[in-house]
Amino acid sequence: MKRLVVVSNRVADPGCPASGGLAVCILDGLKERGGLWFGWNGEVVASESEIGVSCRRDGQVTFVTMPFSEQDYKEHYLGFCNAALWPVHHYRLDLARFTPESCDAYSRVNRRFAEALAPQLHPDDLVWVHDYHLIPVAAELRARGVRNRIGFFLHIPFPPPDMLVAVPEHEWLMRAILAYDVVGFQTSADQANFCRFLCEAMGGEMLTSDVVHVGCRFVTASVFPAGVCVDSFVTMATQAEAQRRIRWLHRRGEPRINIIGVDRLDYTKGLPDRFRSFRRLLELHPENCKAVTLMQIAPPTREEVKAYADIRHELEALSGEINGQFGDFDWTPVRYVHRNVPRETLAALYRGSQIGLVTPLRDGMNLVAKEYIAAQDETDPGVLVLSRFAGAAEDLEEALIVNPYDADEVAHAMQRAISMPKEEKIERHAALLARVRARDAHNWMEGFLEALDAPPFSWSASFSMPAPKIDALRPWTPTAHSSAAPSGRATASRGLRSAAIPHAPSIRPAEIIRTEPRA
Ligand code: ADQ
Repeated sequence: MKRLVVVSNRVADPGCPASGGLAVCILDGLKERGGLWFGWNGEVVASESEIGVSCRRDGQVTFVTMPFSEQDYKEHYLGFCNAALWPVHHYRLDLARFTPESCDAYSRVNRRFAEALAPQLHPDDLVWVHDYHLIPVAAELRARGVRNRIGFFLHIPFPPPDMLVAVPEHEWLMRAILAYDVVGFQTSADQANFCRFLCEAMGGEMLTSDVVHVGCRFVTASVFPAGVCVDSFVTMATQAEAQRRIRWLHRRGEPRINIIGVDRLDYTKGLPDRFRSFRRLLELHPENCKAVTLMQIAPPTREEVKAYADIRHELEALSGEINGQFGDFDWTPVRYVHRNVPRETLAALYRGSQIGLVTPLRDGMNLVAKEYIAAQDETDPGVLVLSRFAGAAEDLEEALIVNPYDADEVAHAMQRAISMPKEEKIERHAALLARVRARDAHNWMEGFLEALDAPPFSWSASFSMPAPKIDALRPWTPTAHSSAAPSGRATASRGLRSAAIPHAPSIRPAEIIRTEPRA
């Protein structure tokens, strides 16, 4: 088995219980194969000169980490990653902020990561890069002679082409992404958006349903929906401590119905709209007063970015308003918990809640929806109310699917969940649990690594016509960012067609003759 090298913005701490389910799954995979996890250690040092690489071994796994400088943290992490790419990828162009400094910092951090990582790689390693913070890492590694198979998984949505062009440096980013062999997405909609950009703006051509050819590169672009470790949620939700918490949730005198929401406090998660929907439920169905409570757990995140501070204030004001308008001495309609909660507690709260309310305005996947399903009692399950704009909705069709922008629709769905017959709940839950199991965290990881470890795309195995004269394995040479960024900035408002890459592809789409797709 080939050694696995994982590259991500944050490296999970094996001793930290707050690490998410996916991180735990990746760590298990690394332990099984032996491997290396490379990334930011979460620390910030005063200046670049203080940045050093630390190496730590734990059994079969080596952790190689670096801090950010204060400037990197501000301009790369809070800036380009979370004030530019994050909003654009979540269709929030209104919140996106672009500065040349932040893009330079993004380029600089990715270059520094590649410089530190390249000497650690063995020729046979499979390299798996995660998420939007690290798009140019592969191009930087290729520029340093790395010829390994390198894959990239995008945890967040991929926007339609006419939104992506709002990022002034989109051309540079899209050229950089071609340095990967496999690019993974959460949903088929994301994959389609990505391929559309490559084909419409960069002269690419789909050779099969998931192999796209652009210039001298063949890139596999496939869907690998992220999942959760179902069994660990079942275990956590059924242990004695969980039962104690559930009894506490339903102690005498407390409301019968608990609605739970669990999200980082992020504007993409639709929390103010969710609170307004809950208010609408109480207005439209006053019989729910004193019978239903919304418990929203929303730990702080990226608070230094203004949009995140704004959402916090909005939410605090809304929960205060609703509690003031409807609450009584013996009933608090909205319980809002603004902190991290141990995963065992979350599992118990999911199981003790009759409705899981997952209503993001846009989300790559949303693992909370899957965790909620995994934690339910199969003989008396709760109902999942799920936004149609969560990636999870592409698969979890037995949930009550809602438009999170429509408060009345979400309120009706909550009311439907409240009055749903037990048989229907059991039937829906069984179907959902089967789907969550079929696409759990283990399958997600295995599926991606299988694609990454597959032989590179072969023209002769796929087509009966002779291949055009190109060297698909020729290392991809990134254009110096210093020259790409200004040209990208200049084309930003000129529409999609004008975003074609400056270096024309070596084969024109018409020259590619398709026969049968690859088996
Ligand atoms: P996130 O945006 O972080 O992840 P999500 O998929 O909901 O979103 O995962 C959040 C995780 O954090 C869940 O495992 C949840 O249990 C945990 N969590 C949330 N609130 C918590 C709290 N108060 N205390 C403890 N744990 C808490 C990104 C993308 C998603 C994609 C994932 C995985 O934005 O769309 O599903 O990556 O690919």
